[in-house]
Amino acid sequence: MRNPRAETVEAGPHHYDAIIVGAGFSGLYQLHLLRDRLGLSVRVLEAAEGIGGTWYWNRYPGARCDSESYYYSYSFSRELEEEWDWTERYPEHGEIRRYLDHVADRFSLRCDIQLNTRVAGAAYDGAENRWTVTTESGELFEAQFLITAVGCLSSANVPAIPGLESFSGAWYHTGRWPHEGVGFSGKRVGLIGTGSTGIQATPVIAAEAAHLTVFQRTANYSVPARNGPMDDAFKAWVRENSSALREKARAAPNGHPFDFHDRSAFDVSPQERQAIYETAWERGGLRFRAVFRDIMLDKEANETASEFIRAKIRSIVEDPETAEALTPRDHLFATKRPPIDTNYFETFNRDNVTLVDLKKAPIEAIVPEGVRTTDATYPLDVIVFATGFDALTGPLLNLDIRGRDDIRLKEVWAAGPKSYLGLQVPGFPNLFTMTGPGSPSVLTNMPVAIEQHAEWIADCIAHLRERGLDRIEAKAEAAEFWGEEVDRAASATLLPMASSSWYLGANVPGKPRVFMPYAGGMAHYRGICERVAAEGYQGFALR
Ligand code: N01
Repeated sequence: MRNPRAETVEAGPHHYDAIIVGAGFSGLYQLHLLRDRLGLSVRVLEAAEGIGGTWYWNRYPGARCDSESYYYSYSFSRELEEEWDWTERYPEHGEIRRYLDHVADRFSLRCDIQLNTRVAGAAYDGAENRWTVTTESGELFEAQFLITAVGCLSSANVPAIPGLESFSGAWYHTGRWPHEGVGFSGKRVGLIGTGSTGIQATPVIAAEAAHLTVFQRTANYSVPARNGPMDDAFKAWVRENSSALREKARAAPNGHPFDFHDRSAFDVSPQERQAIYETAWERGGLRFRAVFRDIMLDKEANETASEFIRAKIRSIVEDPETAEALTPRDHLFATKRPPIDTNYFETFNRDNVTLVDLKKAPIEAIVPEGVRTTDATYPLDVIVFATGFDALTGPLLNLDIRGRDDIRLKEVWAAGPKSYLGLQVPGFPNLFTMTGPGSPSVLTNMPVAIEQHAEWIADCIAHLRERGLDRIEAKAEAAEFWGEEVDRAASATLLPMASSSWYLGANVPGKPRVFMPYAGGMAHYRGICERVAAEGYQGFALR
């Protein structure tokens, strides 16, 4: 049954086969599969006024995708691929929203998406084998299956700095950017945070503001993006090679259609290595780390890449003291999510930009006139928080999910997330967590991870229906085993070494320090999921 009047709050409960929470990349494709392939009645509940998920909210200056446009897109429809033209190497946020709007229209998805509907709670009734979903406006929905498609980076992290409420200017978090934009002209702007977001926003804000002060807690590596228009020859090449590129992305460890070279950083001479890094730097983008197979596996190999980037920073930034402050020394390249940029380090050569090294003088408070560190007060008109997200677990825990016997996900995950394959949590039957903690998600090109999850979930529900089964639940021992696998996979890489990484939950005070995404590679993970399904959903209880 479909709710014919989404804008009207009805008493309910409204009954569906499946409820999907979120209308971004994940929710749209999951809706398409469940409704159009399986014939299920489905309702998508979306808190925002529009579709797009991450790309609905992240409209900050400079926001664009770090994956390249021709593969940061769905692969499930050849026609969709052929009719859509990307304009730039890295799509800007507005272009991705237009793409997702087009997808929603093309596959007639909108009629089953209810916007402006924030989920306040979801509870499983074991006797009825049903999920009841409650919205903030008091609507009730019931469904056999509940699928969270809430994204990994959708719960904004605004740090609890004392005095924020006293600030006399305006402040914004990049992940909740006003649709009408923010004017910086003539303003003194302070930007806190130098992750991928801060690094994208810095040059754009600096170009407009009277003055920009960047507050940096951890210096970061960044490689030039080398963005530019997609020319006709490249578009034609992508079209001609589309199937091969998609196949390559599916087979790759990180869902990107480029090769990880098989050579070690030490298989070549120092001169050759330097030349390889130079070429990769000129080419730009996330594939920089793919030039040697051991950059993410071996400290010494990584150090060659890290040192190359440090030398670049020194060569770009004219003031030696600023260059030194911008040079990362407390973690290795790409052990935190590596940003790519357009003129980030160059921006610190501008007269209207100041870097404040919070390692030397931490922020003490926000005061009416600006930001106060332990050694100065910086007068500001606007503060931009580029301080990231309560990643992976935050968006799920915000839903207040209660499973069998009223157990709360918050309690089950008090010491860190545990799931089987990142897809299901014991005690929560018929709940699927798309790109949840324990899946490759943020370590990959997201659309590849999303399509794999959506298809696996659809196949699983089809399997249940074909056999007259109506319940699937991860077994506790399977989740235990998978937790060990997630740890083991991370420990085989250098990723857990970056102690301030959001992969570990380290950016949110009080959050358990657990390496959350599965680092064993997307293709390997896909193989595991396929095997589990082929063997009758091993590790799950079906009935
Ligand atoms: O967030 P982050 P982000 N005082 O957590 C600092 C994806 N993404 O929004 O490192 C002062 O990486 C914090 O310092 P530290 C991508 O996966 C994708 O930039 O914790 N500073 C850090 O510098 C990315 O990784 C794209 O010491 C504080 C920064 O804020 C993820 O989103 C573009 C602070 C936060 O960095 C998150 O990126 C952008 C405090 N109290 C993002 N608290 C595309 O592909 C935090 N910080 C387009």
